[in-house]
Amino acid sequence: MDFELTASMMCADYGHLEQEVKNLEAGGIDSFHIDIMDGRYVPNYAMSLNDMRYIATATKKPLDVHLMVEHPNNTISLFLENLRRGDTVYIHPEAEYHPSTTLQKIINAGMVPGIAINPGTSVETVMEMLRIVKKVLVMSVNPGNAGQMYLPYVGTKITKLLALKREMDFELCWDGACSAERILEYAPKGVKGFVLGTTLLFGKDRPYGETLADIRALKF
Ligand code: S6P
Ligand code: MG
Repeated sequence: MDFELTASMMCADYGHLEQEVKNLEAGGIDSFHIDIMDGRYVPNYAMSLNDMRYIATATKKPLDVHLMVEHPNNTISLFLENLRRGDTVYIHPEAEYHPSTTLQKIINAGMVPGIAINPGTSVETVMEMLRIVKKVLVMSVNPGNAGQMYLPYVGTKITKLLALKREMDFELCWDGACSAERILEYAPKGVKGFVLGTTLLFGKDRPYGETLADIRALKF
């Protein structure tokens, strides 16, 4: 089964961040998910620019940068100038007056453009952007915190997006409360990426490599 696993670094142990990056790499993680928050668009701070910069220097794996900030257009160049070609940047369309202008900046800088869709946002409101982006991050929890409950009504939206992804040429990724059951159900349907946080990967007192190997060995 062809799917990618990305580690939600806001859930990592910040006292040993370098070791966390090494352990995740050694365990076979595909990329690092960086949750940038501004305390306005979401009621939390989690990670910021310097955290992202540090992880970018600590690994050669791709970064998956999830901007949960108001008006990302104002500060996006700070992020783009610290990323590499092929890294992904997601914005929340509701957080910007002209989201396609911001997406164009991501494209011009050589990064992969993405949008993150909140549980309460319908596909219809982002339809035009689906033709511009290469990745769509479906939030199955409200953005801002790890360790929240899965919101099952998001499943209907994923089904809609799966039906559109070939025609509009984007990949679908899952963010929030990602469990083995969700991967078992949605990877075969065509969801390509899964963000792993506290539900499956972090705080388990278990080597990351074992957990990641178990996920890759799931019987579909
Ligand atoms: C939430 C953020 C996510 C979480 C991740 C945590 O605002 O965008 O990336 O960090 O979903 O995973 P879990 O399994 O703790 O919900
Ligand atoms: Mg995220």
